[in-house]
Amino acid sequence: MLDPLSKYEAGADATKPSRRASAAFTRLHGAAPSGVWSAPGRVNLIGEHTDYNDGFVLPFALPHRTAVAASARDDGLLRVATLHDGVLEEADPVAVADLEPGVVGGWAAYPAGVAWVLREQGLTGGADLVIAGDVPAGAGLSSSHALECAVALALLGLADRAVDDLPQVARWVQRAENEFVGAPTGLLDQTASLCCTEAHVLFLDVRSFESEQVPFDAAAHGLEVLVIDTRASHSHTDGGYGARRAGCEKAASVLGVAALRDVDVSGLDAALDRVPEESRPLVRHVVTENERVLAAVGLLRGGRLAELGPLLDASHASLRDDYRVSAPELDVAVDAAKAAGALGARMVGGGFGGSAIALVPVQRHDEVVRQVLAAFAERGWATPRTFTAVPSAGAGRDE
Ligand code: GAF
Repeated sequence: MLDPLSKYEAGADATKPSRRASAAFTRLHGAAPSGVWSAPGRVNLIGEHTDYNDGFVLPFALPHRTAVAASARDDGLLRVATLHDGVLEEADPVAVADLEPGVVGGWAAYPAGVAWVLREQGLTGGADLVIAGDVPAGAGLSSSHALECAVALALLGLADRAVDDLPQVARWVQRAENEFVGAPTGLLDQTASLCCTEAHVLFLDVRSFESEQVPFDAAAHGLEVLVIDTRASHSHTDGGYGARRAGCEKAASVLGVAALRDVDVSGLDAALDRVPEESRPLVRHVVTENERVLAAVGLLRGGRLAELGPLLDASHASLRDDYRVSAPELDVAVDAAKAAGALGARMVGGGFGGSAIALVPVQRHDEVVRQVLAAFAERGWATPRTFTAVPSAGAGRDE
């Protein structure tokens, strides 16, 4: 279903990211790549800011992907180029042996960070990488993790390393993001990109890494998950995200538990009495959000997808009022979608900007989009971009 301005519809560009990456690689290097790997962006149906509290998440992979065409080099250099609107931009080559946090900045830090982590696994040879993708950047849909996951699979593939432990790959990618890029993020996004499967949401217990692929077919219920990219930019390196994470860790330590996951909802009031006042909203969000994930999984297992709306609404309210990571654009998108007939809506990802999702009866799609766009136009804000998200395949080798 195409919306006005929905350049973000996956595949809107007639050529798939993997084909584009491969063709650009051949143009740049004069030979075809040894292989092409790709990884998707994600939305999280529910379970926000629970991952670094050892809790539960419920993401699915988007059809939008980042592809990496790659060949090994024998001089230990990492040469990375990225394709933007048909233009190839090359980063300065860097020796894998010289990679350290701070040495590479900008977009090239993401692939370099992955090479830095994998160097410890004995992957010291160089590589030529050419990147192309259609995951909206800066939209809270995990474009950075799609890139990092695709690069990880490419470097492992070039070294003929079996990739049979995806949670381990997710941890390597997390280290690249935390220690090299400098974003203190959890494990939601990488795991979603690597482990999600078509037509399912991934119910993940981040502590044990036990997971369940839960069937998710909104269309069968006459519904869709509408993604609204508010185009309000966000970043997880500028302190707000890290402050929430540190606040949760402090509260867990006051409560004498390993993580806020260990606070049972039945003991929430008692726990709130024991933590400093400023920690209470954080604790309340994490504990109730974990409960909402479990409730959502229960509904999905029972075929009651159409009843998810109130959980999405409660999640948004909690992120807005307790966790305080929403933004005016996200609140307006959520409210306008609801007023136009969405069954529920919430911000997704880390927040402070980025995207919201709405569970929309298919016949209300046009009206929801119209009212969201009108609400933004009224305020003189940039026009949001919308698309219908269908649970898609996780990362893998394409060519
Ligand atoms: C961002 C982070 F990268 C994730 O780890 C997660 O914490 C999310 O925000 C909030 O749920 O996407």
